[in-house]
Amino acid sequence: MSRHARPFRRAWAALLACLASLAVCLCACAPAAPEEASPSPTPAVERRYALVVKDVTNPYMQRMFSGFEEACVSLGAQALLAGPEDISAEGQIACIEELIANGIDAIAIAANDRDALSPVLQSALAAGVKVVSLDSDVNPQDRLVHIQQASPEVIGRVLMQAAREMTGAEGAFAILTTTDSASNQALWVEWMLREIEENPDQYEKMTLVDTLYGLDLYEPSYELVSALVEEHPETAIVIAPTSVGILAAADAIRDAGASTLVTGLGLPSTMGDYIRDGLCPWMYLWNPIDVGYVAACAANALVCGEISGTVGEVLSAGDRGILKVTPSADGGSEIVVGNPYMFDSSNVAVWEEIF
Ligand code: RAM
Repeated sequence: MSRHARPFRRAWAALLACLASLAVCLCACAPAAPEEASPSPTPAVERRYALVVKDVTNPYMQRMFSGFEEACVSLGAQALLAGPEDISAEGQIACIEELIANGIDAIAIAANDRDALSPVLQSALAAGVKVVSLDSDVNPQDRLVHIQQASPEVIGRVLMQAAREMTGAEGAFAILTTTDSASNQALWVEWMLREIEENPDQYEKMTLVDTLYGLDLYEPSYELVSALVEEHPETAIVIAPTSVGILAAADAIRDAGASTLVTGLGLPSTMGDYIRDGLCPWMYLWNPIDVGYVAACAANALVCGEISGTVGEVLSAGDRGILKVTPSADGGSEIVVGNPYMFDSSNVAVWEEIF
């Protein structure tokens, strides 16, 4: 996880940011050598890269865009934010059609539904647009590479192990996810359940009461968890691998006065108080700004022909490092940005100012 933005290191951060810009510029497209000096040079055509998010109102997606934009500025490219105001595939399809029509150079997409998006992404690729996915992947044939925040297996197992530890390995638990068509969520939930299946002795006293689909929206998530703690007050913990859902779950539990705990994937900036008061003893995430930053670097490297997204290549991602293109579980290729990071009362204050 990038630590360059820690508030107590602002002076150094400013210096490092300048150095980072220089470093990133090294991976910008090399300009063609001028054939001869011209009195009225044709202005260079600006490269334009779009981040298509799941939902533009989601604060996690907004953090990803800030990293995407930061890299685009360093690379001399224009960053565009696109996406629906709900988590529909239809909204994303309409955005992508418009981007293709307007001649976008690259699209980085966090998919709401990989299968529904397939035809429009095929059109994008056929039109010469460089397509990468991030956060929630698209099908391997519909992208050149996926930017993977952290290993899905590690995320799923770590969340289940945290819930076991917080509850003393005993009691009812619920999962609050978003939709079953969001590939990242589906995979994380699958790994949580595999963690239980593969370690039956460790989870024999834990029972799954329900899996709730809160659509990655605050209100539906809040309503579902309110109803859950009313119907099943014995629920010891809710595991929410969604930054919108974990906050809604914590608010619902606090408002109901229930003793249920919460863990999952959350933004320190919205969960700090719940971590300090113990309702959420700890949670996990990676740096979403870094994920957006790396996606923009990958888009640029594809546009400039520096990589093609093939396993074995390396991506130069400025101060985020040199990252390898590796095989992904779905048969395509991916670039893994890092590991999930644990936030508890000892460190959340530092991170809540950053994301
Ligand atoms: C949600 C989204 C996103 C996920 C984060 C942790 O806002 O579902 O896809 O990566 O939370």
